[in-house]
Amino acid sequence: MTEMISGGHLVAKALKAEGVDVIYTLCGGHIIDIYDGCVDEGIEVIDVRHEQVAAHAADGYSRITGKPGCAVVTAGPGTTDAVTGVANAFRAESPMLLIGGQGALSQHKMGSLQDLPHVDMMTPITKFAATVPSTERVADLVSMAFRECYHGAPGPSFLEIPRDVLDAKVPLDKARIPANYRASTKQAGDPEAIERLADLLAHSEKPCILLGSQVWTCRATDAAIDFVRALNVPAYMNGSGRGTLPPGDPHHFQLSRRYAFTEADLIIIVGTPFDFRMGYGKRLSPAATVVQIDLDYRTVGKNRDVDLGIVGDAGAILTAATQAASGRIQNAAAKRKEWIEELRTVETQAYTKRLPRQHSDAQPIDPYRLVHEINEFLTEDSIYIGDGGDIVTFSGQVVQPKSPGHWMDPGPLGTLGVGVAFAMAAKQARPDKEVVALFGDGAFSLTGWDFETMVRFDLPFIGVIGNNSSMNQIRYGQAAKYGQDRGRIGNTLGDVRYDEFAKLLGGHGEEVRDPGQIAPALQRARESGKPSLINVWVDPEVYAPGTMNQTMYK
Ligand SMILES: Cc1ncc(C[n+]2csc(CCOP(=O)(O)OP(=O)(O)O)c2C)c(N)n1
Ligand SMILES: [Mg+2]
Repeated sequence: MTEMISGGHLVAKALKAEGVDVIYTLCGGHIIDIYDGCVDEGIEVIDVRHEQVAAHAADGYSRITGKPGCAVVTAGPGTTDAVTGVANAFRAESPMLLIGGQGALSQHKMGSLQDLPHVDMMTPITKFAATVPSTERVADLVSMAFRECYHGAPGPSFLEIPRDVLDAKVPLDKARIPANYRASTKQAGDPEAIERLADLLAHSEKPCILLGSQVWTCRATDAAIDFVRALNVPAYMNGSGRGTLPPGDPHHFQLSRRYAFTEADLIIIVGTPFDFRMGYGKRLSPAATVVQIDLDYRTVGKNRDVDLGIVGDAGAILTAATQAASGRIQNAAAKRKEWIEELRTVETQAYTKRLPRQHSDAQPIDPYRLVHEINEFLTEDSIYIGDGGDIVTFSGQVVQPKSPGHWMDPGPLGTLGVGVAFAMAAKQARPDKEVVALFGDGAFSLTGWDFETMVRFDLPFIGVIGNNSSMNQIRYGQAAKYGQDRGRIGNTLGDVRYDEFAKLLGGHGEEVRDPGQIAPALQRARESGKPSLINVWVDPEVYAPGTMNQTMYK
């Protein structure tokens, strides 16, 4: 007899073929056959409390593993709830697949339960969005969606699968189940452009390089380290590129970035767009020669002219540039010693100036002290996640991940609420790692119920709430514009005991008011072996410099 297979089981087979070993989901009648398929294929099903979390977790999973993450949500509100997570992955160039349910094709446009135009909604925020038209094509379209995730800079794909398509059974030999369907999309960059870059490097006395998120996406860590060491180039890191070099490395710089961008004669930007985080390119000296390397041709030269653009894989290009430049660099390399010393002096001055704040004994706690304690606490195996406003802006200056791929922030969409989902994905994918997440109280409360999922799946992590009972980053701008009296509208939260919330859900919780108690509380959370929340009361009247300058809007 011919073996029959259902659409949901075909989804699971296609996920397995892609190497996906977990889906993040919130159940619905439209999608249950996928779960049944996952049981057969040995794919773990992590069921969350909100679909936004499922989508963020899929985003986080892909960042951590290098494999595409997958979230499965039901039709209508399940899919709309996931929109934010997909949008975040889109801006962050994170490859993931969202599978959404849909009413049966046989009820198309009849007003079926939870029917919405999902594909139309998802098209502008995905690289690929389609409906699966028949059961035979289910696995084929899943593989197509994965392939599309990796075109140029990666990003999310969306598939909706109508209920009758998912539930129907077809003969196994009639279904296309792709097994070998993806080629490497790694582009080595135009060899002529690499020769020009080698020339520029040979003549530069004051070069610097910014290693952006794509350095991690391309797993170009070793290539980047070889480049900066062989050619003696000071490096700055942002986004997921943080941690490419460990703190203390002679080529690791952070606090002198503005100075470097003003004084350098050659600035190499790798895998990060000239968006608001880069002042749209305006903060780079007009006199400097600017080179931009990116996976996406559309990013190169956008918002600011560049002298040389190279499209392709960060690792392949940096390796080729190192080889091409190594033979011809001797004269310039000697001069760079002075340049590196100059930057180190600026760096040390900035660090020393801030140190008293980082050691502050003030109560309520100075946010600088909190992020300083977290930085001291991190090990080489701690994955750090930032989810919040002002408090996370503080941490961006002080917290240094000790290893590559150990820093997670939402990315340029600036989405509050990624933290618990990223922690879930990170701990699930890398149980050998410790996960440390810093939340604003506002950010945590957006998706905090999924702390319960962390408990249910036994995914311990160390959560810290920088609690100022406010949406402080927004409050600052309001108070500055409308005065203190009117500055409290729409941004004030209760004095919530998140430590008690953690305990209520079966986790570990502690409250901290004394700055001297931060480190011991972190240590106890580590030892508890449970999902934990340390509720640290921070001073609501102090703000990070980035917030006070409102740089994100400039
Ligand atoms: C989903 C989402 N909603 C709203 C915002 C706008 N926003 C940016 S920072 C911020 C305040 C966040 O407050 P909290 O997490 O408590 O951090 P704090 O600034 O107080 O340290 C808000 C609401 C956003 N970035 N994302
Ligand atoms: Mg807050």
